[in-house]
Amino acid sequence: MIGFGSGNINRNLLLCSSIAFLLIISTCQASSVTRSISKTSVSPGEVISVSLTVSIAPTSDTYYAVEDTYPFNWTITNNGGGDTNQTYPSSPNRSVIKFVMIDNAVDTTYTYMIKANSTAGTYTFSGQYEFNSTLLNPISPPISGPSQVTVAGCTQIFYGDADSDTYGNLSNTTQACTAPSGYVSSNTDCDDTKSAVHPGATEICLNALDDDCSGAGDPDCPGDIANSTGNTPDRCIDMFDLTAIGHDFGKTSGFINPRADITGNSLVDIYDLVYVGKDFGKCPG
Ligand SMILES: [Ca+2]
Ligand SMILES: [Ca+2]
Ligand SMILES: [Ca+2]
Ligand SMILES: [Ca+2]
Repeated sequence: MIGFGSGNINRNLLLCSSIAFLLIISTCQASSVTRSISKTSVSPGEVISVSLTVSIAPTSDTYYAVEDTYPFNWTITNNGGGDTNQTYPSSPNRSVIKFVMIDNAVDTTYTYMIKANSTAGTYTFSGQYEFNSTLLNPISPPISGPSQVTVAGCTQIFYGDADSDTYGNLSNTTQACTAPSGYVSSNTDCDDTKSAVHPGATEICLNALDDDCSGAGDPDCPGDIANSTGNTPDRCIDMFDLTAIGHDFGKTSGFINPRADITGNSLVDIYDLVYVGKDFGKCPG
C-alpha cells in the first residue's frame, strides 16, 4: 500500500523527471534526412541525381530506414545502394527507393540517379524516415529539402506524311519529343496525297503534276510541236503533232514546222516520231 508521504515523493519525482525531459527535448537535436536534387528544371528524359543526407544526432540512433517516393513512371538508372523492390499493394502507383542501416548508423549521403519521363509537368518527390528515436512516432517526419522537378514540354515540330513518302506536309504539324507515327521532320512534300510526288522525284512532262516539287510546274513534252491551227505547242500530244512530223518526214531542210526536227539532227526521222508516240494522248491543258 502506497502511503500519503510516499505519494508526495512520487509526485515530486514525476515533476522533476518531466522538467528534465522537457529540458532534454528543448536542447537536443533529432536525427534527420535531407534531400537535394541536382536539377529541378529538366528536359524530357533527362537524368538527374537525387541525394539523401542522413544526419545522426542522438548516439542512440543506431538504426534507420529512409524511403523516398519518386515520381511514378520515372526510371531509376542507378540505385546508389538503395532497394527499389518495394511493393505497396494498397498504392500500386507508388515508386519507392529505400535505404536501411540496421546497426551502427552513421552520417551518410546516398545518391541515386533517376531519368525523367517525357511528359511535361511538375513532379513531386516525397519521403519519410525513421530512427530508433522515431519508431513510436505515429507520423514519420517528412524528408526535408527540394521536392519538385519540372519537366519542360517538347517543342520540336513534326509534319504529317499522309502518303508515306517520307516527305512531310508543311501545313500539318504537331509538337513532340520524337516523331509520332505518321509524322516526319521534313516539310517539303508539295503533294501529300501522292507518294510519287516529292523532292527528288523524276519530273514527268504533261501529267499535270509538279512531280519533283521544284515549283517550276509541269513541263511540256518535246513531242508537242503543233496545234489545230499551226505550228504552236498546245500542251496536247495528238494527231496535230503526228501530222506535223508526217509533213516533214525525211526532210533535211525546208521544214514546214521547224519544231518537227525534235532531236535536232537536221533530219525529221523515226526518232522524232518516237517523241510524239511515247507521250501520245497526253493533254492536261
Ligand atoms: Ca508525304
Ligand atoms: Ca508526296
Ligand atoms: Ca509533271
Ligand atoms: Ca500539240
